[in-house]
Amino acid sequence: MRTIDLRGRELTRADLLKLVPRAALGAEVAVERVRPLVADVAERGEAALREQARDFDGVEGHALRVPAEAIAASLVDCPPEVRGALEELIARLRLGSAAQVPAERVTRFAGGATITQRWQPVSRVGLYAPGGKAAYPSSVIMNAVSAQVAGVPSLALASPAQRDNAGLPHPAVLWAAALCGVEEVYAIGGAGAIAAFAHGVTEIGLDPVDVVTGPGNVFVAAAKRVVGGLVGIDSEAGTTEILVIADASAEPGFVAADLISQAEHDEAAASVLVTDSAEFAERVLAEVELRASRTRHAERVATALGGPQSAVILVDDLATAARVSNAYGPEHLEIQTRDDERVLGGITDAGAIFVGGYTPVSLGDYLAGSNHVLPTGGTARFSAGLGAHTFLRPQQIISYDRPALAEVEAPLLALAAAEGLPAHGEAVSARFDGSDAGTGED
Ligand code: HSO
Ligand code: ZN
Repeated sequence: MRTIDLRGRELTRADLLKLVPRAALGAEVAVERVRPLVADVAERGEAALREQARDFDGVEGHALRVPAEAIAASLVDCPPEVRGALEELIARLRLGSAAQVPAERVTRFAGGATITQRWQPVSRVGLYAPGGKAAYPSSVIMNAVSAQVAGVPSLALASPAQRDNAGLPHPAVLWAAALCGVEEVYAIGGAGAIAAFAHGVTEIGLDPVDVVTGPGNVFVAAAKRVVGGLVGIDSEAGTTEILVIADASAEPGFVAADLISQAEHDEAAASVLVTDSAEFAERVLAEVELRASRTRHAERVATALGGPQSAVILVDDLATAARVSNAYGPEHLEIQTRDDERVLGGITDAGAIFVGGYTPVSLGDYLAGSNHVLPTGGTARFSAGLGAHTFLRPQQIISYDRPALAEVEAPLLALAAAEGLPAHGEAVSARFDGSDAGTGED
């Protein structure tokens, strides 16, 4: 890992972003490639999906709708300790996600006027789950449980048909579906799956959805861009990032292990340490060296940590560390210092914040009860991670009675006149024609 010494230097956010560059998402180059695939599914439905499965997944003649028995039967091959862990994850996530459903609030104005803000779930959601090496049951659960906690009544899941699983999706995806109680599962992959969700496929009984979420490769991301607007989509998942703010009171081995844990995901993953202690930085680097060579994905980790996107940044103090972190807007932020609360007070921009030496990011990846689908690439500066709120819309319900409407008749007429829209005013006056507006009597 390279070291960037910012001590004694004042840098702008633009300067900081140049210091630790991020990998580009790359979905825009795939948009033109997937557009005809999406259009073909919209037009020809099942026939197009079968052709795409043959061409891209090498699978033919399989059931596009996964039979309910196959979902349940998949659990036979789930090791008991994994099943127990997935159940624990589901239980904790359900509890943690409940806080993401805001309570209904009523605002009252004079007379009998109320504005009620309620949070209404969308009616139907399509969840995508990649196959192959990236078939993470934990990610399927993060998506499915969020939608369920939001109260979404209809949930469909799609994941590519696997040649080595008899044309069914990856077993780990089916375990997650079975344990979450998702019964509508399709063996459809890539851009075709996103198109199927957005447009529906009558031949296989797949109704169009309102929102599509879930991770995927650049083609999946590009397909979401194509259908975005027709349906709601979640934000594009970039490569994983971790930024650790630590001082000399932290445990170097803990910090090193955490930097390595996220580097394990991808050669382009970013691991950044920001510290006010050069000596501590040396100790972390020594630990990284030791542990990185021993880990299973040593090569991938070495590439990620050795890349320009990873660094140790030396700063004068922890207040500056917080400012550096805010400028970067990491997906995951860890704080391990003498005064974590104080540092936390200076943080404004991060996808999720892990406080203290015993709260590693990998806890949040699996079992903290928080969601691991988080904004990457600096988008934490303006957006949030996935949660129950992703599937909810605030709706205002407006209810005025006669006296309450009478209260605002005069100013409303003034506004309607000022905007040259007298019929707007007349719609109010019509309710009081020939009567005394102020009495409230009918
Ligand atoms: N750290 C990843 C999520 C994940 N980790 C899934 C393990 N499985 C992105 O936040
Ligand atoms: Zn992870």
